[in-house]
Amino acid sequence: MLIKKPDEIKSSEITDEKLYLNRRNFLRAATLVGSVAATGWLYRQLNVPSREAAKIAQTPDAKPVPGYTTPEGDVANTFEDITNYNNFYEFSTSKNGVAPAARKFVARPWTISVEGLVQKPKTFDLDDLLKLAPPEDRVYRHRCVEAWSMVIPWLGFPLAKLLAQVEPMSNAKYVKFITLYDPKRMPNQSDTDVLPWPYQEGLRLDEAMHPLTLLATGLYGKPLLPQNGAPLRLVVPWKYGFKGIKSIVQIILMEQQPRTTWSDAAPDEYGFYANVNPQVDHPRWSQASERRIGEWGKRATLPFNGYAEQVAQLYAGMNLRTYF
Ligand SMILES: Nc1nc2c(c(=O)[nH]1)N[C@H]1C(S)=C(S)[C@@H](COP(=O)(O)O)O[C@H]1N2
Ligand SMILES: [Mo]
Repeated sequence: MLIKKPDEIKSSEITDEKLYLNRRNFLRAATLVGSVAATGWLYRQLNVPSREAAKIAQTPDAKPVPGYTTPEGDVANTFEDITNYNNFYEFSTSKNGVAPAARKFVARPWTISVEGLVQKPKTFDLDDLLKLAPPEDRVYRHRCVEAWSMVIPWLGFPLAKLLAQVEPMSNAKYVKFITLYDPKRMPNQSDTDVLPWPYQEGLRLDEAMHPLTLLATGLYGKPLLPQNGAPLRLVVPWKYGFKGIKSIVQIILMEQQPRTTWSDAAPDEYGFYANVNPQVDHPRWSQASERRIGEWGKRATLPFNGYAEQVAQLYAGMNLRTYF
């Protein structure tokens, strides 16, 4: 086992999400490197960017291009940006450190078990699941709680399709999601100072069933690379990015609201609902505006990240300042 120097932490690279932690703990954090060199060939194949799509999005006078724009005309970020500016603390706490640290992560074979309050609990092999629910293109805005954003052309299928397979029981009210726990393959999981592992997230069942809620298996028409949460990650476009848990292995239907990693780690800063809301500031910074990666200046943050028309009714009668 090799102990590498801790990630160099440039002040420009410090993510606000991790500032809640004692900086010293980060400096102590060592990266354990597993060896999976034999399977590198697969990932060299997958690493070929979608040059054509990236080119379209980079055109200087970038006009909205059908297929790679949101319905409102936002142009997708480049493949380069989406696959090199990442949050995935299992691999690295530096945005541009994730891709190199995750390069050799092998996401096959892969199973996802769906259990808890369901009539038909089942463990799905990923490739069988893809046959059940063929992925479709969905271009969504992505808004990180750290006040940056992107537009990402996902490939995925509605989570509702998977839940229909297992038949939730009538007392199921919430859905919990769990990332793979395997410190040999996800080096920062050896260091419990980074976060309590495995990463866990949750949704209310009606949020999980909403047609906008995706399980993503790719982007720009290609299978997900490890840094984006291969082979399967959650995408909930009206919520802050940390709800979009990566590399999911287990889904549990529950009656009680599940505990989640970030709301456990810093309950005053990261809530369970985490709906994008420009009117509720983070305790340490404003959420009124955001920096779109690849753009100068800032743009206004939209309620529910621009998806209010589709989702606001899910929260009728709730005080969204309290349920942040
Ligand atoms: N397992 C896991 N999932 C995770 C994270 C993480 O550290 N671990 N980071 C979250 C955060 S904060 C964001 S903004 C998005 C980033 O997704 P992207 O790198 O594909 O853009 O993943 C989310 N899912
Ligand atoms: Mo995030």
